[in-house]
Amino acid sequence: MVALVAAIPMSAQAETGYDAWLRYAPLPPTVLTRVGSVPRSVTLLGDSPVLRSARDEIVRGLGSMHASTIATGTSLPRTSTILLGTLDRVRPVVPAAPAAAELAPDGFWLGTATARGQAVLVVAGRNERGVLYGAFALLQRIALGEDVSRLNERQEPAAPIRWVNHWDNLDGTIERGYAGRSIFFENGRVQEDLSRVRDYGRLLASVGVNGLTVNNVNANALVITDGFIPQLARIADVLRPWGVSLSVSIDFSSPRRIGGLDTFDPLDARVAAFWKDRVDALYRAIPDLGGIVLKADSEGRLGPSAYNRTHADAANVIARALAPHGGVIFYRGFVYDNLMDWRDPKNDRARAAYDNFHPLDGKFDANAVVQIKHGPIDFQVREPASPLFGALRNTNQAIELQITQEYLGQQRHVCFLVPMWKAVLDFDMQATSTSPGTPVRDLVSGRTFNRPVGGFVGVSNVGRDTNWLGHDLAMANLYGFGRLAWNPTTSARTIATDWTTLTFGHDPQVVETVTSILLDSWPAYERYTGPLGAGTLTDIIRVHYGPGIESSERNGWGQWHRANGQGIGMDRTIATGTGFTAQYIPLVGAQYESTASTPDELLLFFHHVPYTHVLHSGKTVIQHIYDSHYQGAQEAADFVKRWRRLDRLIDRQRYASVLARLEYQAGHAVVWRDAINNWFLWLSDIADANGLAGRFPGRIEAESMARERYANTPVVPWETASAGQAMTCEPGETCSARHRYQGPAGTFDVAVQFFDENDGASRFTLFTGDRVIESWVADGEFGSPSPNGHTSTRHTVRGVRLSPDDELRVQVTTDGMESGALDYIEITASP
Ligand code: GCV
Repeated sequence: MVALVAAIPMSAQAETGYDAWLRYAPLPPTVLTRVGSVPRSVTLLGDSPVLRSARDEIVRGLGSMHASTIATGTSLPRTSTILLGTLDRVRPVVPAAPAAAELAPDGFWLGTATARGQAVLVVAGRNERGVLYGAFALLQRIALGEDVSRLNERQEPAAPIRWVNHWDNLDGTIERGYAGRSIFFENGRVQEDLSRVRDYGRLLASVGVNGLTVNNVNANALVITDGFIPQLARIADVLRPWGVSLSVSIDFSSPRRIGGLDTFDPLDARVAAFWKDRVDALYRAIPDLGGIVLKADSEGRLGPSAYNRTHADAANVIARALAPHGGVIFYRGFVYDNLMDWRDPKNDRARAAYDNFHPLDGKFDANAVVQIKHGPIDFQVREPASPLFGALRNTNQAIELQITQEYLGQQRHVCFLVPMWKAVLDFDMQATSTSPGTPVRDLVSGRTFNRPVGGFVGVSNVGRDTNWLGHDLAMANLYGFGRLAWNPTTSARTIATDWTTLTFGHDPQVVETVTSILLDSWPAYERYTGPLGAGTLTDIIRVHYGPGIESSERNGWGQWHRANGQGIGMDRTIATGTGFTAQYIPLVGAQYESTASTPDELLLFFHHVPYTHVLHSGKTVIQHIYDSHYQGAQEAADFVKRWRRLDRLIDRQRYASVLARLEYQAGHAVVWRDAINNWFLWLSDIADANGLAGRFPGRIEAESMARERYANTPVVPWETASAGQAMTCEPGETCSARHRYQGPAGTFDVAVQFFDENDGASRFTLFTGDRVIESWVADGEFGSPSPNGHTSTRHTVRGVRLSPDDELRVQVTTDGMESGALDYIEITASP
């Protein structure tokens, strides 16, 4: 049977970013020539929701890229066709196809062959998911302009676990989400309209992600009640056609909270019965549930320590309930004591994961997985690989990577994370003496120690923003996570180039520019935030966004950098420090034990050194801190220039929205630069040899301007405002600050540095004399109602003509409780 199906047209919203890398834009003729001839019909052997997704995707993708109609059928036609099916079904028709057993689950074969005298392009999977992944792979090749006229290629995933986690709360908020509210929940319920979830499942499937944990690891116990499970089942139903299985995060104290028991002791038989009952109920509603994720004994979450039981006891009581259903429990390795005594120089949060889990190696059931954050602290801009990866030989493990940019610019800054993840995945833990080494990627996939299950988990936190992650360029991280989970040896450049081409098209200038911005972005972010392994130097207590250098000191959270008047860094050596280096295999630990063999980028993670310590680069630590902040901020400014050259080569909407974010980033990079450099100038009392740090020609402090109704306010922490002060305005007032220009006549850029608090949307206006030059509204949401490093924002008015004696005036009309705070203006020659 052959039916003609019209190609589904590209979404009317195609360039809002909603379609992400699955735009299937019509291909230019030169690209079509490279691709070669592709059959215009699809033949599907077999039938199931996943197989139909594969077929429909080819109809949609091919039809759109080739601007043609694609026929579908269920038996071989008399013309060439794309043949889709599992290997078991395909092989009798195409004997050249590999046997199913030759491929790992979810693997696929793409081949060109002859079947019953007709040329066929075969997409055959080891299982149904494999067919779907093969269909996406074929479409991606075509979209990238690769020749598909001769194919014989097997692909299989590096690991069975390729999951995303979501930190969504049932009320619709997302912990560490930066792109709007939850696509899953609202007001304590699963949303009625799950079309966003369906489309998200498609995006995940396109990069081989096969599991999704839907709720926050700081879990609400209600999620596994009889009232809620049917709602979860609706989400599972929507994801199922994309081969994505649902899983849930649970509260370990649930037996007491919702089970009517007076205990949650994992060794109590009643508790075991509770978990069996709940898990059985979940599987009755969701037969293909992936499993359960558990955060226990961490950041206030209750856990087995309440009963003096181990993490293995806790994991196993749930693992045993899951085992008959084939489910898996992910027990989070992110366990540490946030009430630690900071005065004890031997205390060290970095030690916690290993200290907690290494002694339990071999005590976890076969369907339990320890989920380990990539570094020993918490998603900082630079951390060494967690030593726990090398220490679990008889326990399954998975690596947790964070796609949502919690400490890395919260999707207001571009920061392509694939190179950072690869630095960890490629790191050789030397866990065995065998050659060619044991990179983290092989440890987590289970390959090194032959573990039955393991892999990759990405904390995604997409939201209701149309483009999913808020920043169009941030989607490269979601895409990159999937690509690496499938094949962690793929290079960062390949991933960046492929993503750019799929997302923005084939123009070589666009591909080269966007790829290079992506690849340069993590190093730039590291330079203007926290270089040399000192941590991100952000406010670690609350928002995790702008500079807040001292927030990590003198409290139990343990992200200490230990900077004082003489030096900086955490001494984690065996000889004189916390002994953390002993958690690595001796060969690896030895490298970190001495400053001579520690790479510069991790020096302050492992050592406390004087500011005058000379790096391998030949610079002193303090000069490196100053220089790198200037370099990083300059690089952020250059991203804007590079992006501007793409004007008219990219659709208006995405061009403008990325430009706005890059401009904001460039301004905020200056906030970072100045906060950190001023703080270290003050603390070290060592001048910048280049004379840049602490000197700001062209800057006019608001407190030195003539003012109406604006009042002086000290800013906390002081280093996040120029000269430590800002001018604030009372709610409901209009305030202004004036400056009489005395320089030469010319055209200038006037940067207005103000504080965009989250408790109002005040209007700022820049005047020369009585003439309005520009007006804008401070309506950003930077997580704070105060003037500080999160809210400090730069608005640059370009091309302002000024003559001596002209008056520049900044006026604010406040809104809500916002203070309309002004820091300074800065006048620089227009380029
Ligand atoms: C979901 C960090 C984040 C928390 C997060 C926690 C975790 O501490 O700031 O928001 O909680 O990690 O991974 O459990």
